[in-house]
Formats: sequence, C-alpha cells, structure tokens
Amino acid sequence: MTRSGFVALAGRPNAGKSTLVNRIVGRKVAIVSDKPQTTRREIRGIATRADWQLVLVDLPGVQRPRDALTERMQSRVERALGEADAVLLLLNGEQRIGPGDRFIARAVRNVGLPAVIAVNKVDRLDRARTLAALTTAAGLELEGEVFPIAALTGAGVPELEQHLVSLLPEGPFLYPPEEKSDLPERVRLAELIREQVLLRTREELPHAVEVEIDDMEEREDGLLVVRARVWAETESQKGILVGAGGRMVKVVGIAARREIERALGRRVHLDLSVRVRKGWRRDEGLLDRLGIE
Ligand SMILES: Nc1nc2c(ncn2[C@@H]2O[C@H](COP(=O)(O)OP(=O)(O)OP(=O)(O)O)[C@@H](O)[C@H]2O)c(=O)[nH]1
Ligand SMILES: [Mg+2]
Repeated sequence: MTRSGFVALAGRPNAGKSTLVNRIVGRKVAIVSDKPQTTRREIRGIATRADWQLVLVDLPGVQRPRDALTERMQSRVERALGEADAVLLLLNGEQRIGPGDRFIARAVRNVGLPAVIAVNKVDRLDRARTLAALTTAAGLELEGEVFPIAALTGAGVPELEQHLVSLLPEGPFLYPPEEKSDLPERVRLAELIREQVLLRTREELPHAVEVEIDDMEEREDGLLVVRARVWAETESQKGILVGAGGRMVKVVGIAARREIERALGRRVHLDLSVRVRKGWRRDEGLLDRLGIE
C-alpha cells in the first residue's frame, strides 16, 4: 500500500521553506532569495519514491497583510492549512521566536492537524545555540516532534522527511510520479527571471517587481524565443532595473536565460523588457492573471 498526501509548510518569511522544498524534491521548484516574501504563490513540490508521494505545499511567509497582494498571500496560507494532512512549521534557528511564529503556531493548533516543527539553519549554530533553539521551539506548545535541520546542506533532512511520510494517509499517488511541481511552465519561467532580479536588488525594489511571460515561440532553427515583461511600480524603479546603459536588464537577462535553459534543457533566446505599472500590487485583475490567488 502506498502513502500520499499534503504537508503545508508554514513559517515566517526567510525561514528557508522554499529551500527545504527544493531539497526534498531534488530540484528547484521554488525560487529562493535572502529577501523576505520571496514566495508569493502557493507552490506544490512533489517528491515521489517507490511507496510514497509527499506533496509539500510551499507557502508565502506569514506576515501582516498590507495590500491586495499580501492579503492574497495570507488567505492562501489559511486555505492551505485547511486542505493539508499535516503541517510543518519551519523556524529560523538564527532568530528568536517572535509574534509571527506564535501566530502561525496558533493557526496550526486551531486547524487541529498533526504538526511537526523543524528548526532550520543549524549549520550556522553551535551545539549550545542549537539546543537552545530546540528548547524554545518546544515552548510553542505544538504537539509533535521537533527536528534540527539545515535545508541548505541537507543535514537532518532525511530524518524529517521520513517522519513527514509517516504522517501521510494510505492511498494512491495524487500526481504522476515524474511530476515535480504544479506550477504552469510560464509561471515557473517567470519566477526564474524574478529570482535573478531579487539577487540584484535591495530595499523596496524586490517587493515592487513582478515578472510575466508574454509569449513563447519556437523558431524554425529550434531556438525557443521567450518574451517577458518585468513590472515595476515607478519610473525610478524602472530606471534601476534597466540600469545605466541598459546594463542591469542585460545582466539579469543573461543569468535568467541560463536558468531557463537549464530548466527546459534547450537553447533559449530571452527578450526582457521593463515596464511600469503603478500599484500592480493592488490590482486584483493583474494578480488574477499572474496566478496569485
Ligand atoms: N545558512 C543557511 N541558510 C539557509 C538555510 N536554508 C535557507 N537558507 C537561506 O535563507 C534565505 C531564505 O530562504 P528561502 O528558502 O527563500 O526562505 P522562505 O522561507 O521560502 O522565504 P519566503 O518565501 O520569503 O517566505 C536564503 O538566502 C537561503 O539560502 C540553511 O539551512 N542554512
Ligand atoms: Mg519561499
């Protein structure tokens, strides 16, 4: 008999949720950055072995909603908790437990699902600090085991994975075994471009950027032409994204093209343009089109 089911991955922004999903799935299904609120959509990462299928629901980091974008991110988290078989609360071992963690712990208690806590980034902690982090994690009063892990290096991840699998109900696989993620291809590629923008921007800009694939066209010589739009909210943001003499958009384009070529396993021509769309984060129609629901 096989086991399969959904584990919702909750935690504050930057805890390392997407890094963990990529580690368990064994492929980059969710983009990662050192900026908070990197993940905007719910992304399902699917790990399949001979007798189990674990679907990890990578959620946006929980925080206080500020606009239509963050409101959608928040309600996505609540809905996902309602649909999961278990919840994994990921804590950043480098930080103290804060109101954000308590808020999530309370939400998890309220849905009454089996819960697991993982204290992440223990590669950055010595033994004493790791033990202290595990003790404070236990103080969140969630019933369930606590695991020390480093999603980045993989330390402790196999033990956590086995435990999560043991919480899944018996049943048939939910996705074809070769499927790794549920994101439409265009969104996956747009995210790879956004990741390159995040790597190179600071402060408000990472939050102000969204990427949309306009068009994908196969040329006769077999080259795939991808046209994408990078949205900014203001002209000055656009100026930064384009860069002096167009240097920034060029560097982003080259790096993103490499990522896209790796993801698709084929040669690609990437055509990037930067556009301004004032207040896109409050534009419900655009958010719908971008698949942020
Ligand atoms: N040292 C160390 N860094 C880590 C580890 N896991 C994740 N990180 C780093 O932490 C940062 C945030 O990682 P993400 O996976 O994007 O975090 P997230 O929880 O998905 O963040 P949001 O999508 O914003 O909610 C990145 O710079 C990662 O490289 C870890 O185990 N050790
Ligand atoms: Mg994330």
